[in-house]
Amino acid sequence: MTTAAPIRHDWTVDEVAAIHDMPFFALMDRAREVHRAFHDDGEVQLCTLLSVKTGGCPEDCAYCPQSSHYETSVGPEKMLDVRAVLEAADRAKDAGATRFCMGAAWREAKDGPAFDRVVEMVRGVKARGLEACVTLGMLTEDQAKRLKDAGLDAYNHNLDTSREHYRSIISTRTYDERLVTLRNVRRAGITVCSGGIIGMGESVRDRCAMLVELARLQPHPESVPINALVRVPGTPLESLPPIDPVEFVRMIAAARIVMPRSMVRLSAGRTDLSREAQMMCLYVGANSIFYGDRLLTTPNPGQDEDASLIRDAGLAPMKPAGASAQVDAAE
Ligand code: SAM
Ligand code: DTB
Ligand code: SF4
Repeated sequence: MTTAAPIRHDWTVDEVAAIHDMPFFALMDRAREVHRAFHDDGEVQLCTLLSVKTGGCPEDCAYCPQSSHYETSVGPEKMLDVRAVLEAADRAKDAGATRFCMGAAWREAKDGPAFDRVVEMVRGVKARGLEACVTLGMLTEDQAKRLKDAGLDAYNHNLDTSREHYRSIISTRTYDERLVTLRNVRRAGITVCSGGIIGMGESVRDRCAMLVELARLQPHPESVPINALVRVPGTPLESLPPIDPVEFVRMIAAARIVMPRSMVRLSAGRTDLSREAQMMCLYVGANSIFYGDRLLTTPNPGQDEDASLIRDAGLAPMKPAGASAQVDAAE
């Protein structure tokens, strides 16, 4: 009998750790069962990322090449203009992406011409029939409402790690400030995209504690990106060892079980994963990948490579919402 897992907001770290540490095949079985009960297991959503304002960020996030606190190959750049962004959105759509995510290296969004420009970008992306997501740092409720009025679907703002480990990764803002922005986003009626990074020297309990925090949000974040640290030279975390791919699969599986309805996104770090490991992530519950040869500032697998990954896994790229059966038949 398949029992549809109830949606829970009161997971404990012990419970999630027990799931995470289950015998590997039992974990895969359980995650797959939840995945199939809540999602179409034959498709994968393709999302394309674009950095619309790169580098020069005043925050000191230890993983980030865009922080002005560290000497990396990424320097401050001017903000892109709306036309360049919409051309990139057109290319992403032509390549098969259904979600377009724009990032700015800001501590917080500030009212003024730069924010107005982001609002225009969102309007343009929506006019192209794509899902629109932005990640701009901290956001007020008024700013969230303006983005919502422009048609924004989702706001990405990651908790990144556990409350305890957060302190050793970022000193320029608090975990609670992160949660306030997520509340502002939710109040404006925008869906929440929030997840984190593994491989930053945290323990398995820290990873599980992050999942507990995410699952405490009511409703659960609609979207949960799971990133593996991209170890960028010049950042304080550059010399950490790479994660074991099996750990990545375990984390995706645990996220799938704890937040059954959420879109779990296999995000940064795929260039270090074999095809087999990526297929396992898709098997245990990942619903999407970033598509295109760049994340924000670091490399991502090429489109050809990903097209064959998807094909060889027997999956199909998710169709745009509202694509009619007639359109399908005409293809
Ligand atoms: N400045 C905004 C913020 O921090 O919310 C938006 C952009 S920031 C680059 C978006 C997310 O990218 C971060 O929260 C982090 O989870 C992820 N990220 C940044 N650098 C990364 C890295 N080197 N490896 C993996 N994920 C990374
Ligand atoms: C997320 O969780 N991962 C994406 C997206 N949200 C914005 C960003 C990954 C960035 C990796 C480092 C870089 O390319 O700069
Ligand atoms: Fe700035 Fe975001 Fe990078 Fe932190 S993660 S340094 S807030 S761009």
